[in-house]
Amino acid sequence: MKEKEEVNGGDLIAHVLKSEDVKHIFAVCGMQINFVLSAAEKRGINIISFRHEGGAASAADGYARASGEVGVAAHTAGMVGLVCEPLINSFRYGTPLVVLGAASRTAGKDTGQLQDLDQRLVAIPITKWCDRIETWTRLPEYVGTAFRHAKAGFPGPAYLDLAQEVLTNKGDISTVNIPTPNQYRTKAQVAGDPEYIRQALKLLLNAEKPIILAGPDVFWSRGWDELREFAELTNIQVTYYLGLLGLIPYKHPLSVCGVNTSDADVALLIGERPNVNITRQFMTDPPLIGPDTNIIHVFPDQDTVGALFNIRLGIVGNAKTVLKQMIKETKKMQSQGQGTDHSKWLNTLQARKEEYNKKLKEMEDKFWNHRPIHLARLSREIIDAVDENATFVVDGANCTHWFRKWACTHDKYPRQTIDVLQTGISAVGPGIPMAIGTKLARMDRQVICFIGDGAFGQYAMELETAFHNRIPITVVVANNSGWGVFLGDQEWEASPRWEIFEQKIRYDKLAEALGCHGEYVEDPDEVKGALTRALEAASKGQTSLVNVVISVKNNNHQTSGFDDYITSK
Ligand SMILES: Cc1ncc(C[n+]2csc(CCOP(=O)(O)OP(=O)(O)O)c2C)c(N)n1
Ligand SMILES: [Mg+2]
Repeated sequence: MKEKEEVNGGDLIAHVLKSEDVKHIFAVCGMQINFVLSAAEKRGINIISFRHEGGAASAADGYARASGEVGVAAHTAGMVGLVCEPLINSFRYGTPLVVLGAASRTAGKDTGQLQDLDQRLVAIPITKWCDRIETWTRLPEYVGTAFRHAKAGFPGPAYLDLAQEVLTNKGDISTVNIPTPNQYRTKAQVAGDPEYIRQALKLLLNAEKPIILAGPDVFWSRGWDELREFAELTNIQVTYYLGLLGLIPYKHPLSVCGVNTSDADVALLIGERPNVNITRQFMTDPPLIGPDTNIIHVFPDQDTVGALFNIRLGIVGNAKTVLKQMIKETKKMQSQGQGTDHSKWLNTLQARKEEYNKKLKEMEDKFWNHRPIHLARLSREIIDAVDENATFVVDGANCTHWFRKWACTHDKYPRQTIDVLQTGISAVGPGIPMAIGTKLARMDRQVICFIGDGAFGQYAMELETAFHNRIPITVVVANNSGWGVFLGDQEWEASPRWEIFEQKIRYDKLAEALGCHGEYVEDPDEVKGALTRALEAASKGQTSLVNVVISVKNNNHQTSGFDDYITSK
């Protein structure tokens, strides 16, 4: 017999959030959504309050990408427009998000009432699932459904539009069915068709130039140990685009992250969708597959297998499950003597990796004493200053094309670098809130947000969110006084008006005004000291910011000198 207790809709929602083991809700308050926030807090869920709903939902995105769990964001009635960017990002990238959008009263629809908006019309095209709930007793079922869709197959965002009356109305909890997660979703995963697994392995084991290209589903399915085991068993090298790092450590001899692999003859493309980062160059990043690569595409949703890729073979399945099947089948096939020697190709890619490392060193040496500070030096100094297990959240444009080339060499575990720009929509700006979410998932490790000054401007006020909530991230602003990627290699003064800001803005003072520790650097020899002090402040619980003035000239990726390298065979 259930006990009688009078509760409101917020309490019903909080019950489900608790049974889903939600630890944080990222939100901006408001009359209607407060019913959810108060009930959740009463049940021990941590509410982090932001200055902008887009910041809140981006933090949920960062939390999900770092933890692998569902990120939960909430906003009040009518504010769906402010969460569009993180919804689009997570939809493109496949981040499991649940966004709870409070709404105005159903009875007042179209009467000009405050904050009246059918938010579904905005959210439907940019979410994996979206619905509106108007029936109080069915609230738990709808929240559970949102979690099912966010996590099922390849993950993505679910949006629930919550009519005001379902939040404010009260009723007896004993009359409501509150299902547990195992009643509305299963953890069982889709396994690959065994015949197709065998065919795929025949192609892969007999290839002269095979490559494994790992995508986000290897992370979401927690399949990185299986990925490594399969690579070691077959002696096939692994790569992934630079925004999805550490699936196997960079120092592992089979990691060839960062190099051109487009001349591979067979690629196992596992857990990835059609994506600019793979089929073509993403700015100065190397192409990973070419027109002559035979692609074996593995993905959990059948409607995506084969999309755009001109595949040789398709397998529907969860990345971890398929890798497990492949390991088992490979052992059998190897014991029957199957497999071709591909050591020449192994050496070719290994040589490219060495060439890559040499190139980085060459760039550092060339620009070490360059004034203003050069991104090659700044990147090296940051890598050297942080702990080995530190996470980078990377945001901006030109500065990130440089920094991610160094960041990839640092990575030891999955998602040690989280690259904002490589979500597909490539909107700059959400780095600071994403770093806040990331830090909440990794409180015991340093989180550094490396960000362009343009990108920084979009959510700068969330520094106060970090400070106020004692979530001590360290922000490094690459300050070239403009939307630098467009400036080419010209002097700042010669750049179009709409691409530049005031010169040398003191973002460090802005940070100090918001409670943070601030550092300002123009001299290359002072970078190290400033970074050390900022990381030290963060280790003591204070959010910190290092404002580094860098040059536009000689920093632009188009003239970076990486261009020759990426097309090398
Ligand atoms: C939200 C958004 N608006 C506009 C763009 C177009 N855009 C691409 S790169 C870029 C410049 C980014 O400047 P900054 O963050 O300062 O990095 P920098 O290139 O100077 O290193 C802009 C505006 C974008 N990608 N995202
Ligand atoms: Mg800039």
